[in-house]
Amino acid sequence: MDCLFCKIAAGEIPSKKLYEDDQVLAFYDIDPQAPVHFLVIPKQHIPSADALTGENSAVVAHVFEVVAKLAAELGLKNGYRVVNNCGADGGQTVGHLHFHVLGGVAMGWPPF
Ligand code: D5M
Repeated sequence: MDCLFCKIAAGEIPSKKLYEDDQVLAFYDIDPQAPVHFLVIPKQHIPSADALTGENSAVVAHVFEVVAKLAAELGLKNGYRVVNNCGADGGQTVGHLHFHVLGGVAMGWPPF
């Protein structure tokens, strides 16, 4: 399958890896939008949040456990933002489910 994040998960394309286990991989975003910006992806190919079902959604809970662990390790004591861009209107550019974790600065809301 020609999927950028599958290739990163398989180690075929290098990444600045933060964490890995049998289910997920976390690595720094190549185009950071905050002082700390990393991505957490399931290793299994799930195209987007829209493709989550009862069969494959358990990994999302694990993603959030890993987010909390890494945020603590990276010292994001004041909080952070977790973003999932879903589909074209959501701004998704890579067709493999991923969660952005942004921190190190106070962010506003709404985001646009
Ligand atoms: O976000 C896709 C994100 O993926 C975007 O912030 C850039 C990032 N990206 C793209 N290629 C790479 C590589 N090779 N390493 C690390 N990060 C990467 P989206 O929500 O789909 O717009």
